[in-house]
Amino acid sequence: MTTHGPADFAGQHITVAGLGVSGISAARVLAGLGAHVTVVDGGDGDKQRAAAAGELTAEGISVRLGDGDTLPEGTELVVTSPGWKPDSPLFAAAAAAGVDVVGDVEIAWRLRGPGAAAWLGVTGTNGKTTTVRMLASILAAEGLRTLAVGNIGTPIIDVVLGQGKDGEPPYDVLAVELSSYQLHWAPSLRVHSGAVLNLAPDHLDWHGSMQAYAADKGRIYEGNTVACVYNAADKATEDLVREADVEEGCRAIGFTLGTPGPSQLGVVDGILVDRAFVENRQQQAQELAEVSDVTPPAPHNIANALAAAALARAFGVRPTAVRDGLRAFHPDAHRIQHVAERDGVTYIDDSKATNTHAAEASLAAYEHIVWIAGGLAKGATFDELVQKSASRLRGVVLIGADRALIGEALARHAPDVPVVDLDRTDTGAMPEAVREATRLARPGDTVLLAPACASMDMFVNYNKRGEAFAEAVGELTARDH
Ligand code: UMA
Repeated sequence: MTTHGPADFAGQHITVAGLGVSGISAARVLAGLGAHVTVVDGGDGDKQRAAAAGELTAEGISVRLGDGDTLPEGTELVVTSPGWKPDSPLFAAAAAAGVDVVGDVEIAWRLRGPGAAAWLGVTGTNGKTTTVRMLASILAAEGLRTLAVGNIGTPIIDVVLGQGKDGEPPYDVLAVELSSYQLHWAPSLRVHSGAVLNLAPDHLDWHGSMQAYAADKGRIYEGNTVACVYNAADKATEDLVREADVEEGCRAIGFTLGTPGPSQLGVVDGILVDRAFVENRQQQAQELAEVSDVTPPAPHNIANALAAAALARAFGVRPTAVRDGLRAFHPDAHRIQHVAERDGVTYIDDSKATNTHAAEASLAAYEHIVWIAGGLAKGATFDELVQKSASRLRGVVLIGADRALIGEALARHAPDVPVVDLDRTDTGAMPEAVREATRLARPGDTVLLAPACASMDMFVNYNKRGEAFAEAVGELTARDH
């Protein structure tokens, strides 16, 4: 399909798949451009009904709930929400009818006008949200008009069209968080510079295989013009750069927690340094910031900061703005967040650890841990995580739908670690989990919520899961110790 520019959507019959955050935004924008839009959603619950009863119908958008499989007659283009799997029946119907399927990010990309803001893209299994927020903070410190958008929660399609409207000056550059799903559905996306932070098994139920997941992540490098930023400690990310088809002159830029080689950013004696965007990179390095300018200064977060710095430097940002932006940045809640200390036991909320890779990073950060884990596994296996962390575990409390998978890995690799298996998913489950974890903990230990799983079996999202944890910690009484 060759549709480019706002005018080309006028009069088209477009089916939007999904009545969530991105579907609603895509439907509105496309209807605003004169397309005939039908939104379909397989769900027919309160959430979808409330969304459908909103302003969509008033804006001339048709909504069909309870059937996400049948292609509406006359559809010329399907615009899908990221969560829809490639093998969804709707897409098979579209293929049979010769109708293209693209995502909301692809539409946003096609809608960029001449002189539109550049996109700096961030993907990876973990650290994406933190890194785009750090990047936006650095760009803002440089005095650029910018926003963190995409998978982070602000649909990029809103921003692309909104820029410059109502007398607002246009954005200079966007810090875009891109999930593997979004990259999969955005075939013509070509960001200025992109970063893959790390690559570990996640969302395998969606992609079908690790190879397919990696290939979709690697799409972020396609057509980069200035820099492909990779993690020197994660060879798979470097391999993706090698396989990418980039613009002439685009460079591979590594980041490392060690001393950087030429064309890398790294750390020397507690200082973040740039040996990539300097005059004489064989001999020289430019100081950017101190490790203590990064909050929290945990190793995985320093890596995030280096990746954000690399993208900013690729865009021409000055070293002092990197430092000022990092200093101004404060991390999200529920990401290795200190909740409380009670009777010598520290309670840490890492509800954001929704996969094994993220959980591994937080389990590596503490010496003696009572681990609260479980939820929706999304096709993951837990043997490696348990093997790596077994020596640190004082005990484990398992919650959620797929807890047996973790239980089995513990039985195989850490048979002596006491495990409490909580067979309940009601609102009282988290308080009970916290009480059980407290009973297992000794003074000096850390009770760590790092579920290695998604939260949706028990909670609306990981924020709610983290809040439930903090509340439960607040409710602990002396008797629980
Ligand atoms: N639906 C169907 N059939 C399906 C799948 C979904 O009918 O087969 C319907 C659901 O009933 C629901 C709607 O589609 O009403 C949801 O669509 P969606 O799952 O794509 O979610 P959105 O609300 O549009 O949010 C999406 C991203 N969600 C996913 O990728 C799963 C959000 O990322 C993103 O913030 C938002 O677009 C704006 O860009 C969330 C996420 O979990 C945070 N991302 C994953 C991650 O970070 O690991 C990739």
